[in-house]
Amino acid sequence: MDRSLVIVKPDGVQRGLTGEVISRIERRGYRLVAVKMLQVPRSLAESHYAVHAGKSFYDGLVSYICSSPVVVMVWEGKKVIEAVRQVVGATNPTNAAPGTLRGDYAVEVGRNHVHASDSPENGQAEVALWFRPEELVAWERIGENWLYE
Ligand code: DAT
Ligand code: MG
Repeated sequence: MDRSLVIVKPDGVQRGLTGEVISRIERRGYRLVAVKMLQVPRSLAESHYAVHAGKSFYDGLVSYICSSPVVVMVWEGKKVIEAVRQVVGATNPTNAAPGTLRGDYAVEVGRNHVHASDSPENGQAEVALWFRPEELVAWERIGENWLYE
């Protein structure tokens, strides 16, 4: 089963959007299997954004994710990566469609308030980076038989 790591970034938490992020993914039909709040240590931020190291926005990106607590979670389900990226919207909020989290609640790319894994492989790697295996809960949502044919 694919997994997506989703982070409500510092601006999302401060702006009171945590519930909205959870609600939209939950109502879509996905299963929350881990959630926690933390102040991100710089080493974790650097590992998470390692793919962007050396880019002009990297230092600002690492400072931003460490600037205030985040809520990080793991979502499971069929095609979860694609579906959650769709719920989140384009990286730059100016290009994000209305009805997406970034299209509805963000203005600038550097304050786009939510992260979501972009491939099944990165989803697995990001889950392993942010959570210990015992923090993930195996369960089934009642009614999943009405979501999957
Ligand atoms: P996404 O978060 O949609 O997966 P990404 O992985 O390409 O986007 O980049 C990670 C974050 O880095 C993104 O959420 C915001 C920031 N970022 C990306 N491109 C940027 C740019 N051109 N200028 C400033 N920040 C940028
Ligand atoms: Mg990304």
